[in-house]
Amino acid sequence: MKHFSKPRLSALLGACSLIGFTALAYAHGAEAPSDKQAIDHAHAEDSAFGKAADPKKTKRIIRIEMNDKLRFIPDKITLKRGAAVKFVIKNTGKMKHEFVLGMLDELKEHSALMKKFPGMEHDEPSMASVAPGKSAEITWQFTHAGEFYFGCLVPGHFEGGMVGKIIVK
Ligand SMILES: [Cu+2]
Repeated sequence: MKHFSKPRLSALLGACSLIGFTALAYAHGAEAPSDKQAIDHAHAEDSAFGKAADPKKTKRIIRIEMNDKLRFIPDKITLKRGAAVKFVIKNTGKMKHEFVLGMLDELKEHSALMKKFPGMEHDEPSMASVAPGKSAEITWQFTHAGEFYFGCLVPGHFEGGMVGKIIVK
């Protein structure tokens, strides 16, 4: 039995602040590296809540709306263990929203961190930051049974109830 939560959390926060610093470092004229690095799906790292899946091999689509009432629609999804899904996430609001997959305690910690560093950007296969009127896709395989969550980490939104649940049986 592996224990993911602690190392995963620090890895997550590490990735976050690192991205923050990278953004800062590139703020003065230098060209930033390409936005999304290619993900090696065959070797995607398994986490407590699953792993990135190949968008080309994933047929099942789940559409999720994010709105300015700080809600995800739908906010409850039930899947079978092993299911790979492509989330097509549309921001129908006028403000930026985020879709961040993870464990509830991680999302809570992360959300608290976002209040301290509101400018932080996220660029991980399990996260998408979506501008008003835009859409993003996340392709994910749920390799473990359990209760997982997706939340918006724009400061105040998670606390405002912008969180959804995924039950994997
Ligand atoms: Cu939001």
